Amino acid sequence: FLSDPKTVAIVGCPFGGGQPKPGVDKGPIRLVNAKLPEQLKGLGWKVEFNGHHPFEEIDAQSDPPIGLLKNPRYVSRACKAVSDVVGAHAKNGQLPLMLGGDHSLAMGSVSGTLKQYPDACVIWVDAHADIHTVDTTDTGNIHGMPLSFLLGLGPKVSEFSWVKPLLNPSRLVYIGLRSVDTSEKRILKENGIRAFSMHEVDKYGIGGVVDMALDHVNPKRDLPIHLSFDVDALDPWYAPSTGTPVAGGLSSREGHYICEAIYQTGCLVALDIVEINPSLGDVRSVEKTLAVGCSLTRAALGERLLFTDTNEKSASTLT
Ligand code: Z70
Ligand code: MN
Ligand code: MN
Ligand code: MN
Repeated sequence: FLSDPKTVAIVGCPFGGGQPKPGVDKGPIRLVNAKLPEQLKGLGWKVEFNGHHPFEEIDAQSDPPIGLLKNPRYVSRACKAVSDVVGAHAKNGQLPLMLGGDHSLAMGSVSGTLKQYPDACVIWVDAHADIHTVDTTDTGNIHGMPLSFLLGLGPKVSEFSWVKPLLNPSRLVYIGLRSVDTSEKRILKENGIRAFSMHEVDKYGIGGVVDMALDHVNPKRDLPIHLSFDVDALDPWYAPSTGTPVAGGLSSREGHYICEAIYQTGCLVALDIVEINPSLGDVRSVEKTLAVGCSLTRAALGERLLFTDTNEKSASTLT
């Protein structure tokens, strides 16, 4: 799907309007300061990064809630801009790497991917389901809602009419869930959306879960993949600096395995790394979370633990 030379276009999104905690907007800046672009160059990618995306601030006065939704105009405009930028990079054959910022931004990045690749599937790695509709949200935080907009669920909100419901529920799969609200469980059930919670990770192991997830959304391994990775999918031990840590998450290796296995399909066309908040936790926690954010990104973009897969090699040598 990608052009040669393989190019990753970093879309830095210093934005936190989809949730209440200050600091998540500094996530992308800190990831770039941690030399993420240089690390990706080291993996053989051409890296395009022209600075972080400037998001127009809208004061609370001119952005009152719509229903329960908080900062609706601010979020909608930011996501529309992200959709346009991500869509343009995808159209150029580049792999957009969206660095959040909060997960509402994926409403934009996934929209941009689907504009270029209408048959793309979405692998959503998260502790949360992020699928509340305008009717079911308790908090009004839009980072808990991006998938309902992408799927076209719930009542329409005219402010978000630019979001086209391009995602079919059969093309979405979750890994890592462990904090799903009752109304979200109902939405998943009613729409037949496949989800591998931490229970399934425990039961089948991460290798089995990733195989089953790919078999569901991408049975022939020929469809483009958008990987949306919320770092709170990881156990708080590995990613403490995030807005809503939930105990009992993915180990560092399980998170990396997901990224490595998706890279190995050769189908990855877009990646989100979101919800790192460098204002939460002590210096050590912040460093740890930034380091794992960089390392998950490298894993998704081809970093391997060995130069060759020794098992594959011996298998082919044996015959
Ligand atoms: C809850 C809500 C949430 C993070 C999504 C949690 C939402 N379901 N938190 N992502 N980090 O507010 O809707
Ligand atoms: Mn660019
Ligand atoms: Mn999320
Ligand atoms: Mn989450």
